[in-house]
Amino acid sequence: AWAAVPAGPPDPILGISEAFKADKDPRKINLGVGAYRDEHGKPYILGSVKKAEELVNSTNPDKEYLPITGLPEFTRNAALLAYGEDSAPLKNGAVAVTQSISGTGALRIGGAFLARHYPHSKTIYLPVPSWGNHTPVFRDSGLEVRGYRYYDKNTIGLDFEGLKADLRAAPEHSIILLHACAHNPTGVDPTLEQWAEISDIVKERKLFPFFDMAYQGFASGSTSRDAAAVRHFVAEGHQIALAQSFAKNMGLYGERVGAFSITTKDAEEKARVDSQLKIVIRPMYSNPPLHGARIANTILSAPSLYAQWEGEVKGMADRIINLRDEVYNHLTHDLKTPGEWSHIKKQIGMFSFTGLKPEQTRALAEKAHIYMTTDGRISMAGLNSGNIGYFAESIDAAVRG
Ligand code: PLP
Ligand code: TYF
Repeated sequence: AWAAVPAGPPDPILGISEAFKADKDPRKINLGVGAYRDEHGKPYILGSVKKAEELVNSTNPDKEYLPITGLPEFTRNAALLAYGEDSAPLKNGAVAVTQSISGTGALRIGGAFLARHYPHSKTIYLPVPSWGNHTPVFRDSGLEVRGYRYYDKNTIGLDFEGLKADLRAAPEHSIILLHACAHNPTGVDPTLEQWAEISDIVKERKLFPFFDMAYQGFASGSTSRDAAAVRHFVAEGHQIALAQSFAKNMGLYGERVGAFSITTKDAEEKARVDSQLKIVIRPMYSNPPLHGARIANTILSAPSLYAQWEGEVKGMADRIINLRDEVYNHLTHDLKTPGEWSHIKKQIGMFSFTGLKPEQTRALAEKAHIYMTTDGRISMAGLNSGNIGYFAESIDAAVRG
């Protein structure tokens, strides 16, 4: 039956981990996939997560099905974390929210809901470039995917003029996807002033903003600062859709903890949207997994665990920020590597867009056993005091050719 099924390409990011595993060189470094590593290069289970898991297990919880939209305490707390205590739609009971299979599942629920119920448009605009999975998620949700200018390879920064021109040129009511913070793959974020201008254009052009917030807390170390763009849009009266992930900020990657929410006019409209979210979700996977949501909710609802978690998120963010300084200092001061490297310090979040060319990234894999995506993106957390010197020397060699 499958004789005509063509072999598909591997995931360009997850495929790198396979190549890394197969490499036997002891100096090898994996800077491909965006998963946090501690200073010893090991996956990191947060202390707050361990404690929360013990608390959950100590109550001998059952394994019954969750409701279709998940654990109600968790979704309430997740929305509170994103929108903040002063959020008008939250206070008015006007935020429809559902648990999701992490951030990817939230994007997919949102895409499917908009494709079915958003009356004005079936087109979503993504920044160029964007996370590689955005296009297939939204295309498979039934939306048409287009791009708006975002990254300027000459400045290795934001193409703000291009971004504004493209949003102004988009048909009224188009859906636009915005990375709430820590843009993946570039690490380039708008400033707060630029976010305010983007909000004005979105209003003028009656665009529908869909925020992807996969890194709340991970960018600056503060969950409220990283939610500033989302909160500004809501305070400006925009109705938004929001995908949240707890993969990075709680290190719950494989537990698949996330939430999708959409702000509505009032509680009555919210109830109707809720009912349709259930109808979208039921035939996809019926109801979401329990365990991770219980862990996340325990952290979000216990003040002492919450405080510990905030410290641990800040610890991860700070380690990455320090690594940026160290890479910059190695290249610029120690090695006098040709080129300008300050973008590595300025960029935000898990990733740095190095500006390395595809042939240089390939040479780094083949000759130095250093793995990154061919667009030159590195996951900063793969670096540590044990490998950063070797990393910088290898970049230096690759740049000098
Ligand atoms: N959106 C962005 C921008 C991401 O970088 C990621 C990956 O981490 C996700 C969404 C979704 O990840 P997950 O499904 O693991 O929460
Ligand atoms: O961009 C990354 O590396 C993370 C992790 O299909 C990831 O977002 C990568 C690819 C993928 C799922 C998650």
